[in-house]
Amino acid sequence: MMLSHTKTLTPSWLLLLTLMLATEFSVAWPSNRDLLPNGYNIPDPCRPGRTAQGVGHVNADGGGPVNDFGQAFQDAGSWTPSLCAADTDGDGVTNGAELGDPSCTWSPGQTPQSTESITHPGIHNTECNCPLPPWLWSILFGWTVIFE
Ligand SMILES: [Ca+2]
Repeated sequence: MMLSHTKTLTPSWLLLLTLMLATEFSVAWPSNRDLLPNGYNIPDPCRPGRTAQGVGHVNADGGGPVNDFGQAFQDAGSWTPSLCAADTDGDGVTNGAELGDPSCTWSPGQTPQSTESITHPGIHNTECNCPLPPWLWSILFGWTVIFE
């Protein structure tokens, strides 16, 4: 009778533990967005109407290889004056100006100097290298914006 109450790591417990850990890791990454001005308000130029979930990644949904901005962010470790003043996508607009912090004074928790006309610091503003032209994405997948 005592043995029936003993818990062991059966495959179902291992599956549950794995799912719990996977959930923990999947919700941990968005915290980087808290470390950027307008981190939750950065439009995805390749998918009109949607925001970039992983602004530092090649994949706009996050995960996988990082883009030039993501690499610079990793190197800096946080939003620093030099990261703010840099132009990681080479479009002539500083990261700070793209993210609404043109004077590079923002720190986490503050409202950025500007919350309008935010652009992606990892994708060139006029020469986007999108998997699909944005107009074609809108026609094919624009309806998915309602899920954001
Ligand atoms: Ca730029």
